[in-house]
Amino acid sequence: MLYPQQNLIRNKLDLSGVWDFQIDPDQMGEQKGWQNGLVDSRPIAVPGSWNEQHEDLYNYLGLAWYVKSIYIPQGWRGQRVFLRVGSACYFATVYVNGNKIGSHEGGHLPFAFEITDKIRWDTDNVIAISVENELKPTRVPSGNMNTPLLPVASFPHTTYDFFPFAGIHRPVVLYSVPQTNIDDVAVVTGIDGADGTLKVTIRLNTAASVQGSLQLTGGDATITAKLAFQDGLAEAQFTIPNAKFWSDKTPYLYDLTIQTEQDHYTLKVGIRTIAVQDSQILLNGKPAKFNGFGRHEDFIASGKGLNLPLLVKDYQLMRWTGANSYRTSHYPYSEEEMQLADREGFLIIDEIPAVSLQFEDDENIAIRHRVCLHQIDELIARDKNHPSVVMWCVANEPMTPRLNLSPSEALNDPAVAKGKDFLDKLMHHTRELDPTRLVTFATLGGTPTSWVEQCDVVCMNRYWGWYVMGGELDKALVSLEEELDAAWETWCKPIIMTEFGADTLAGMHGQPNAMWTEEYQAEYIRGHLTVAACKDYIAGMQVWNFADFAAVQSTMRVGGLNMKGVFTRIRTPKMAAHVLREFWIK
Ligand code: GCB
Repeated sequence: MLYPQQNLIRNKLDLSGVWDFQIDPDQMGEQKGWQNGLVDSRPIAVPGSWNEQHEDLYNYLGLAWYVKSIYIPQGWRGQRVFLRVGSACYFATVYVNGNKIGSHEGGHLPFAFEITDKIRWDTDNVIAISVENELKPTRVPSGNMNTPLLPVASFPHTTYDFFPFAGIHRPVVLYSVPQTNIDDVAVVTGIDGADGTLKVTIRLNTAASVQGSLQLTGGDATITAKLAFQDGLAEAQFTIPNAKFWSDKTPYLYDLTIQTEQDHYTLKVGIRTIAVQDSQILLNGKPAKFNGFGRHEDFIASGKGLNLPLLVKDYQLMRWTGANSYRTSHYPYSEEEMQLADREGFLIIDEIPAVSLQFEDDENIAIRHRVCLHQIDELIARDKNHPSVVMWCVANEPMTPRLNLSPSEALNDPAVAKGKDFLDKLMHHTRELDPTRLVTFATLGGTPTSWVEQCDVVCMNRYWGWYVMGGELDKALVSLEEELDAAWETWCKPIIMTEFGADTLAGMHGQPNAMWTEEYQAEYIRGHLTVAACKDYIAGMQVWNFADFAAVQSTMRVGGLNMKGVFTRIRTPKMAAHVLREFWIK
């Protein structure tokens, strides 16, 4: 799926701004004609979660309506016009001038509908989008399960701790393309000595047989190639002599321009390879370390809404710590984030929203599986051309009720068998769609070994010294080391610690240190990084979390916040952030 762009041929109109908004708890809006305009609206910012914009909406997760009137420029006449939503959590339906156009299930990924034949050119157009974010066992991520994960009460009833922010989280744009348009571009890069290789596949929206051309510029090169579309498809393959490779240290990007008889599209391309060899992850054939974070899209007032100044600031802060990577825990981040990762040189583990999958409620497993496969399709369609994206992550902490099973117990446990089948199929599907990247999922302690077999890299979320042996750091670090060594002996694959962290109330201090103090978090992180530094098989350490974030309410989350950030929610550093600099800047 191509990111919309404005150029000499294509048009783009960003509808970000203040929209009319009304909640619809009884789901009567459509019957009452709200798709044509709201009767009792209040203002809401798009993009942005609704929860923190109005006090009474904090815990509202039902149906709500967004409406905006817009003019479409006459100059777009004759082109195909689409309405595209960057992300709406969780289920959205789009209406144009009262006509229902289509629906989309699942947050964090874009969707677009053609609206050409519903447009009014001589007056304004009413765009209405209904969004609903109920927590259900049939959704991914799931909520309101009959099998609560934690012994402590939490609200709302998610299967994860981040707050289930709702609404239109990324820009709504209108864009136009010519009648015969470039529908998709897929780029695969390679390295051959000092040269780069590039294979580009371009698909049109029709089976047209037209002519086109392609141009790659950057470095010392301008490479051009002719394109002959047959049945709407064209392919070009070429070598870039003495190429400049993309890496976290030198994130070099080329410009790839595709021109057809009618259309024009430009794409940033980074030439790089990613592979695993023994204990190492190789970027462009050389060992790479993934230092960084698990994160969240989260901020005061905007919730999970795209917040561009925050995005730029977060990259600057991550760089300040010396980080070069992060995981998009626990859902795909905005396209603007991925573009920045390409430009700034970050190594991304790109995750679908499959948090805390469970495998006991037989009636729902197949539905969730279908949703996950679809999320993988949509994620790869969206992110396949980003050089920063080097690994797909198909789940975070899938779980069985019984962890730490012996091999024979695991063999006979039905939930283990179902989980293995579920995860193997997701990883298989991912590899089929994209054989050029690594595939993994993030494990929690006690995860059945049979589930991990298909992972290219073993990703471990562990809380030695926090949830386990909290307050006993010395003992916890011994157990951490034992577990890491055992994991390496079992798998002989590179290991990334994709989570380790300690909740910390900024400004709380203690000597001797105790859990929740800044000193404890600093020592906890120093201890983990020191253990990891002696292990060649550790390919990365990603602290949980970059910043404090909004969580569901529970006895474990003071003030409804997860406080494992090395920065606070408003991005002031805790002592631990300075420890990261000590390790990572050198
Ligand atoms: C985890 C989860 C993450 C939580 C974290 C915590 O294992 O993957 O989503 O936020 O623990 O802080 O409890």
